[in-house]
This record gives sequence, structure tokens and C-alpha cells, in this order.
Amino acid sequence: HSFLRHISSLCEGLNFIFGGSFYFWICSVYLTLISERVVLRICFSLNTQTICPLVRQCKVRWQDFDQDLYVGATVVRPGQDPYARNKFNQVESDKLRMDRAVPDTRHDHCRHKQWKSELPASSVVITFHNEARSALLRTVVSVLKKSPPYLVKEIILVDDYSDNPEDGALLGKIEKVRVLRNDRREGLMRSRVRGADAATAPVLTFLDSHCECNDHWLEPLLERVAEDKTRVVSPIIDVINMDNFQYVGASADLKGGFDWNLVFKWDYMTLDQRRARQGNPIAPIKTPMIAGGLFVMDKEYFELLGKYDMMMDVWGGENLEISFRVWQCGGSLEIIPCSRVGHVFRKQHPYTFPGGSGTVNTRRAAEVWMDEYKNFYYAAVPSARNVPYGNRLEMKKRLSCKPFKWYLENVYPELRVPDHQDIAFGALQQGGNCLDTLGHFADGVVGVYECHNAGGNQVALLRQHTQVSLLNTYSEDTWVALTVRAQWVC
Ligand SMILES: [Mn+2]
Repeated sequence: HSFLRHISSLCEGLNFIFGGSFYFWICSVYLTLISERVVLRICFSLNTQTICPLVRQCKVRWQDFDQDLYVGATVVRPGQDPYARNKFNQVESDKLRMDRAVPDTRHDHCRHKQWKSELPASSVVITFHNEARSALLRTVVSVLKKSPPYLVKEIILVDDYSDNPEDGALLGKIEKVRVLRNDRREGLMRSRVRGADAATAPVLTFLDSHCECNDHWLEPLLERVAEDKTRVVSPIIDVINMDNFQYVGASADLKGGFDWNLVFKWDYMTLDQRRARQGNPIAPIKTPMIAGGLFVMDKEYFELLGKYDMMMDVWGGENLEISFRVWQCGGSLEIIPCSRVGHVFRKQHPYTFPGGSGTVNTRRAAEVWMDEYKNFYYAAVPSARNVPYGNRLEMKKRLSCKPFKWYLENVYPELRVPDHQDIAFGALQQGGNCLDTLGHFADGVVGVYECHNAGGNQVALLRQHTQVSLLNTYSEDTWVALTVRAQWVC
């Protein structure tokens, strides 16, 4: 230890005075004295902990990064729950090598395909908060290993105020990796915007912090964006099992969608859609919604379209918002089948939601983009009302974006709109009481209850001036309408 401290202070002092070359000189002198492996270890720990803040150019290839030292510092101790920190099995994740092989899950046609040689380089932006070191490292290494070097200009890690700043800082030693750390919790959207603002390449690639890129994942994505800057493209997202970390190929017949509760779901393509693709199974798939974390977008276009809603907190709803925005304001969303990236899907969020849940974000998306159709959402999620959203509406006007009706008709015709003749929403009120489903769904019994003005059981639809319906949807994906035939007298 005293030996280490001796070298450490010596290197630090010399570097401070003379710059980076002395560090390597010192190391090479000691190389003759001690075995190579020990020296590499010393260099590594010195470099990251004491020298890097002073000397910017001390970087290693990912192959030379000491995985054991980095991951070993945060292993799950005997008796601890391996799911406690990340809501996936960290023990299994920690066991894997940072560059473990994953199966090539692409369609056969992709293996023979040639990509354009002149593609724009990309900045890969990865935001994280208390991510398991092994998962974060594998994400970074898979980007470097599975991409042609000239297409990855840099990897920008945005540490959203993780408990341990070293989680990110130590990775800053790897070639091309830049680390930015927030000095308070900002959430996914502001963190991504910070990363995007710092990016120097013309194309942005956003990834989650628990991904593994597959063979030639980047070229097909960049090619689509290079051809048309208004395309926002994502890979097929393969599944990394959260319990055993097995890499499993996902179906290529899925699109992103949602129900009126505005929760993302995967839609299986219809028979016709699948038939139409048989001739060209690797053609891009237009998708109404992106899943969230993983997509590629031209940087200028990202800025033109208003980046992200900076008033959104933590997580959730942002994929909805950016999907509506891209489609309604003239762009398009695609899934590119020849690009595959694995992602650890979890059942629970590993972190807390300071200041409320993701519904605040969803409300903001609904208010700005869904016009009168937002009422279907409010009927489904009655608690979601009244959030400020001012500046986003101005942006929508400035970009002359299309109405939500256009989106429904042209982008997501599969989504069942409760009824084409539904023309107004409100409540049926007499004195202080409102007509209320009283929580009944199927039996057609309704009653009256004190008006609470929160929608839900008391949302009434006026249809064609002859019919009033009460709507309810607490079940995941079905609308239940209790229809009351009414004589409309006024
Ligand atoms: Mn994720």
C-alpha cells in the first residue's frame, strides 16, 4: 500500500507539472521491476482514480479494461437478495463476461445484406441511475464491439445522480466513453437531452443502460436515417431474461401500440400485414409507437422537433410523447428488422419516483397531442387531469403538426376508437348527483352518486343526440360501455 501511494503521488505530481507522458514513463520504469500483470493493475487504478481528472488522454481499449476490478467492487454478498438493487438477478449478470457472445437472431436475409459504406457517425447516449455495473459495462462494450469503429464517434454516459459516482466515472477510462454526471436527480428525459446536447456526431443513438447490441445492429439504423432525416428508427428489441440473462430473439412480427390507458404494449401484426411482408421480411416496419429507450434519430431533427418535454420527470410517457410528436409533425417511426439489440425487461421499476408517478408525463403527452381524444384517456384514467403543458402547445403550432385524428386514421387504424359517433363528453347531473356506473361493468345497472367531477364512473358520452353512454375501463384493454337509451328533449 505504501508503494502504491508512493507511485500515486509521484505520478500525480509529475503529471500535474509536465503532462501525460510522465505517467507512462513512470509505469514503464516499474515494469522492469515488477511482473507485468501487477503493473497493469497499478496503472489501471492510478489512471482512473488519480490521473484521469488531470490528464484527459489516458484511455484504454475496452479489451484492456479490468472488468473484475470494476464489477468486483459491487458484487452481491452472500445472504443478500440478488434482485434487491436492480430488480433483475444481479448475480447472474455479474457472472457474465463483458463481451460474452450472444446468438445472431437476425433473419437470414440480413446476413448477406450490404450496408452503404458512407454512413454518418453516431453519438451513443446512455443514461443510467444506479445501474448494475456489470450490465452497464456490457452495454458499453457491446456498442464498441458490435459497431464499425468509424460509426461510433463517442459513447456519452449520463449518470443521473447515482449513489456511487464511480459507477460511471471508472468507465470514463474506456476509449470513446465520456461521462457526464448530474448533480441532482433529473430523470430520463432531461438526462437524455443533456447527453444529446453534448453529442458531437450528426446522429444520436439512445440506449438503455442494460442492453447488448447484436451483430451489425448500427449500420441498418444509420442507413435509414441517412436516407431520410425525418425517420426515427429502432431495432427489434430482443429479450435478455431478467432471471438467468439468457439472450432470446424476439418476434419480428410486432409493432408498438397502446390502449386508451396510454400504456405501451406490443401489437401482433394482422394476418394481412404478415402476408404482405412475406416477399420482403426484412423491410422496415412502420410502427405507431416506439418502445422507449432504444432509437436512432438525426441530431438536427431531434432539435427541430423540440428534443424532449423537459417538464417530464423520471420515467414513463416519454415514448408516447415523442411518438405522437414525430408522426404528427411530419416524421415517421420504424422498426428495422436487421437491427437487433437485447434488453433486460423487468416487471418492476428498480428506482423510486420522486414527486409522483409516470402518469404526470402521460397527461402532458395527452394534453398536447391527442386533441379531443384525450377524453378517452381521461375516461380510462380518471385521476389524470389538469397538468400545465403550455410551451409544448406553442411548439405544436409552430411546426404545424397534424391533428390526432390524422394519426389515428393513418398511423394507428388498429386502435379501436370507442365509437365514431361519440360526440361529447360530460356528466349527467341532477342537483348534486350524477349518473354513475357504480363500478358495474357488464350487467347494465347504473345509479346515482354524488358528483365528483373526476370522470371515471361518471363519464357520459352523448352520441348522435339520441343516446347517452357511461364509459368505464378499469380492465387493461377492453372498453365497457353501459348504454342508456335516452329521449333527448332539449
Ligand atoms: Mn430498460
